[in-house]
Amino acid sequence: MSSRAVEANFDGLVGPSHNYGGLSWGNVASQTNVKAESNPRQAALQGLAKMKNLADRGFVQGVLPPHERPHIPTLRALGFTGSDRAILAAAAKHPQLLASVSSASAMWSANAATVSPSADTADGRVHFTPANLNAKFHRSIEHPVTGRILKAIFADETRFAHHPALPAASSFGDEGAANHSRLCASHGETGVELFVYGRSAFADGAVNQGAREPAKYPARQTLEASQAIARLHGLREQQVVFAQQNSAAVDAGVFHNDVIAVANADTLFYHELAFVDEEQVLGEIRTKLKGTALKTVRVSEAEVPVEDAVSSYLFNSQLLSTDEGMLLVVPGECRQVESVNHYLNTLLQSGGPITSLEVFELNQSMRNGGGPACLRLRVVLQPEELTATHNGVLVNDLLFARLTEWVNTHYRDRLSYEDLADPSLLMESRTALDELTQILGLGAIYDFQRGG
Ligand code: SUG
Repeated sequence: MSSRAVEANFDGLVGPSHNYGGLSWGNVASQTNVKAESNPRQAALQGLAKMKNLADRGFVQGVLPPHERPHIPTLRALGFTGSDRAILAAAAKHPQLLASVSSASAMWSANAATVSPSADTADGRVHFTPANLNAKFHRSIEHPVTGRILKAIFADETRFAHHPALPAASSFGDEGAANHSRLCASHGETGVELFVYGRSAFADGAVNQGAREPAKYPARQTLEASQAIARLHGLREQQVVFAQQNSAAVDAGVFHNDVIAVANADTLFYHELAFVDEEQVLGEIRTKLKGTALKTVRVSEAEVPVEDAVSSYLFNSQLLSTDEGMLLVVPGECRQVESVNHYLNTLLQSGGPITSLEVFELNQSMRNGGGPACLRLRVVLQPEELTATHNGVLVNDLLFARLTEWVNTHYRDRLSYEDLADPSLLMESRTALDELTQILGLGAIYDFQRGG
């Protein structure tokens, strides 16, 4: 085991009900592919292939289980009664509602929580706050189970602190790590946490007074939510930067900051339209990083128009430290968009911090607006924290083989909107998830296992 801190990546495993519900206004891919037929089996296998590849390269790779969907307890809470079968039949008369409680959206684990490593926090523990995701109904039902899963994996209270999700009000809209990055000399050292928000809910809280809010699409994350998380996690003012997203980018389909920027260690890879005030943000990061020099890889609008960044998900890449330099993990769509393909061909020759590239086929997730970075939650762990982490979810050859077999056994290879009301889909999912909790050794995390 490494004597140094590691950045572990926990990918969300795609669930058996993966479908294209068109549920995310502001997320261009979700809108474009509404009601297209999906392939849950292929989606899950594509995600597993990425996990396996990165585990094989020596990265610490974990897996987070899918959630129970369709979620009958949510339908009961909304007044549907009777047997599960009767509830599904009644809910089918409300197409968007049924699609919402059936979404496999928990796969995008960058939105699962915000995580602060122990080197940054006042009490020296790793802090987790599940995101309330209350900008979208289908995602707002994720956090109770996400919290349970994180507590099961990071159980040692002397090393890990778990907070409940923020209040479920739009003033505290929180999208988790998709709007949170960290800059540091190396992962285990104290870093600067960058919180990016789309709007300020309370007028008195505005950092960039007068900056306009998006006109077309919603800004999901508020400054007030980011501030609350920084307080909960015990981060000092000198280590935190709050930056407002450029509203023009949000209106072009950049619904999370990780669609236009990604950071790793001392490097920030970003598009010039990422922030309202680029110079101010970089200046503050530089000041707060103190002795560590910030490296920037800035992409201009002339090189890659923001629309191409959105359609290719160039910035929704994983930027990973290797012994030779940094590895950029991008989705296959980057090769199909001319400006991005050209940019990537020159990037590796530029002499900058990014020295290698890996392209993954993730088109099932991409059609819902989820690229490589959406699919993973980063957790920086000191060696003793890694030892305290539940190792049943860490990907190795054996777990990969078992999960692949499990997916091939239980998942359908085509799913359309009409199938969501099929009671057998619910039963298949429960059978699969019950088996999965045994494979991962997680105990009863699902409502159906707890009599819910
Ligand atoms: O919240 N899509 C997700 C994609 C999340 C991407 N995550 C990050 N950028 N980190 C969302 O918009 C679409 C579901 C549907 O339409 O069926 C969806 O929820």
